[in-house]
Amino acid sequence: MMNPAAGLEPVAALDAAALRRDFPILHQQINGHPLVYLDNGATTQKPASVIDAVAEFYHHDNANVHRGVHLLSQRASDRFDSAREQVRSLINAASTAEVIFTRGTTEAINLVAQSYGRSTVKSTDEILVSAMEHHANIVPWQLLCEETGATLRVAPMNDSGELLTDAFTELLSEKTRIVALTHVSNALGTVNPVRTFARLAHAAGAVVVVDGAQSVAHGPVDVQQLECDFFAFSGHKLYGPTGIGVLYGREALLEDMPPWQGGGDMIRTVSFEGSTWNTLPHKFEAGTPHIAGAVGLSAAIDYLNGIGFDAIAAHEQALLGCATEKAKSQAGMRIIGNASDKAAIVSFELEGIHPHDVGTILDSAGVTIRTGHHCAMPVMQFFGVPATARASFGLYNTTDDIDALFVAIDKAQALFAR
Ligand code: C6P
Repeated sequence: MMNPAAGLEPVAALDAAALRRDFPILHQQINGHPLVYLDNGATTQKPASVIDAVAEFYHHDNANVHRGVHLLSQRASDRFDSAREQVRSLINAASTAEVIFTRGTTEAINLVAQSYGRSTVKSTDEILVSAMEHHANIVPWQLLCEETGATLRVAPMNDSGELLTDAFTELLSEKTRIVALTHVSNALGTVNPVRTFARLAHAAGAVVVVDGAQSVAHGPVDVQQLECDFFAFSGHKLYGPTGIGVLYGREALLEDMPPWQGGGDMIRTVSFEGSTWNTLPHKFEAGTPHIAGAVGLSAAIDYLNGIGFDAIAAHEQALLGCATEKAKSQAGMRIIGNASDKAAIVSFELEGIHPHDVGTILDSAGVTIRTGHHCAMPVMQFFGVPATARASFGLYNTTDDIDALFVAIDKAQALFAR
């Protein structure tokens, strides 16, 4: 999925150096050095078109949605509705009824756990997650297990950071109610063959929840082709605003699920004797949504469509190849996560240097990476490390950024060699 360049269709090259001009934040000095932003896994920077769309919305169209007959409210509602259609098209959902706006990936997964999970999972059931999940795809299921008495199972991975298909299959049974799996690991970069696992899970009668936080900005995503039941992602990792995200769910499942939060917009009628629910997707969107966030997300999708997701994926794969080659020939550097299918995320450790020191020294050279457990503590436990340093790439990164990364790594190693 992440390497369309390997396919038959030629992919138009992406001019990252030119695209950088679209991102105002990139043109600044950090600690006296030009900013080299390699923390795209945490959040991506925003092109001016996204920033402008949000500002322009507040300048001209701001009103609450689906509530007023006045023109401003109609304009705001139109923009909100067209953002939903934009998301539908991005992930190829069958209908906008299947696109629910949330605060982000975390809230989207919690919605599934609390609505689908609480209404279907029994004490004898099992929920299967993988060993490489982000806490957002572990803890909501643990909370559900605590509430229902169900059991959490964990599908193991190998030392390269790849899930083991046989072990996964063995863990599936008629007890498995939900399989929750990341599309791309934020800590390792592994791209999981979601469709293969979804087919296995469906054969066992489970529904499949995919955490798409780290995949959706880095290549084409088609939820129908993935054959998943739910797919969650965050706008801020897709070059859009924070505070807006998406839960895709198959309409038949969403129809049967009870509301998660109650309030305005999610109801059809309310009386003190009882209430009835609005149609999809509104049933799951209680209260005033993040309208400006949806507008910004829509602008981000426009921007990315203008570049092309195949081109983005090919560019990032080239960066990954380059960074991996350099890392392999860098003495004292170990990559953590060597799956055969990887997104452009390089987690590493430098012998004898704590990852936090690596992060601090790199920052002093203007190179911004993430260090820590990446909200994936079980992954750190598996690899026997307290933390890793992680460089994660985006569409505006260049081989110059990789050179700067390795100059800074040399500097860190030289400092600690003294
Ligand atoms: N990972 C990282 O630096 P939210 O916070 O809801 O936008 O996304 C949560 C989340 C869920 N799943 C995966 C695979 C993720 O990578 C993330 C966020 C960031 O890796 C922050 S911990």
